[in-house]
Amino acid sequence: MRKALALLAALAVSLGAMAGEITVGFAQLGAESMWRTANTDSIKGEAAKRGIKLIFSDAQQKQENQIKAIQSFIAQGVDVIGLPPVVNSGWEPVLREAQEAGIPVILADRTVDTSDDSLYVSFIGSNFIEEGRSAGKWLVRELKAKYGEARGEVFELVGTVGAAPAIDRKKGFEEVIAQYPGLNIVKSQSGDFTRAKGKEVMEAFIKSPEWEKAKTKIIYGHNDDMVLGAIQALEEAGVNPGQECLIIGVDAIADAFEAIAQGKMHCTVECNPLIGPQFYDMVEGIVAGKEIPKVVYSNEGTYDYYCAAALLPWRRSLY
Ligand code: GZL
Repeated sequence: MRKALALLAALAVSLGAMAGEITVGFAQLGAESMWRTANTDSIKGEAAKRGIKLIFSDAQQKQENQIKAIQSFIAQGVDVIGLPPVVNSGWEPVLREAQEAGIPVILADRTVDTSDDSLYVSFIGSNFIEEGRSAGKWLVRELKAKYGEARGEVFELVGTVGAAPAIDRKKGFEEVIAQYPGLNIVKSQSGDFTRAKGKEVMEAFIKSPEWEKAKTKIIYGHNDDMVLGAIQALEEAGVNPGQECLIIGVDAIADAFEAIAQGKMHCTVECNPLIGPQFYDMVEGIVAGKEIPKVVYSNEGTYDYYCAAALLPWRRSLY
């Protein structure tokens, strides 16, 4: 039965191709955050707008599910595969299967660790190291403005272990704060990019001796969803997040703008999820045989308490 279905699916793709229709297989990693939901909406919405046939799968943040999805796309003979790899290692075998089947792969959002970059056509997404640097630079400016010097104790909510945004947002942030001996990460733990786990990790941080000893409590989250979970934990512990802490997230989701407008958070660094148009420009370019750049970065900014309240309606309108 499964074989028959796979054959039927492959036939449908071939008939579509004969009619000039492009078919894309997109192995989405999950639905773990507001950012991811917006990213999925952009990938699905833009395909519909362009009349591109999209075969979409959700891996629930499991690499083995993404690998199975890619193998299914290969069996169906899609024209292009889109992959936001949940972690950056373990991809070479399945990327080689796609290469041998002559199906180009676009890394959409996150990158992979590989010595052979012929295994993918291009990476389209954000410069995560730059995002970490932006968070660090904003923090240093804010501490100097408040206290005359950059000092404090950072409680870090790390993204999914092994994921490129988690590794690189940490790297960029540490690169900036390394220049200030009085500014250090004193606790660091993964909240897997979700609100629920971000809350759990913050509950543990609050009970730690480091929290007791901290003079300037700084919370740096690799995404806003974990930060919003942490804010819930702080409030449940009787801590006033906006008054007693300095809180920075990444993604710039509308809920973070709202938390900043309410005085519960201070800054969020943008990471643009709406890469659908750029992604399908790349797909159409590949099908048309055009030269494709190896890396395409999204444009991004940083938003803090000076502007978030005024920009909230605009941000809500985006996603
Ligand atoms: C970043 C993306 C990250 C977001 C998180 O491009 O991979 O994954 O920052 C999401 O919100 O879970």
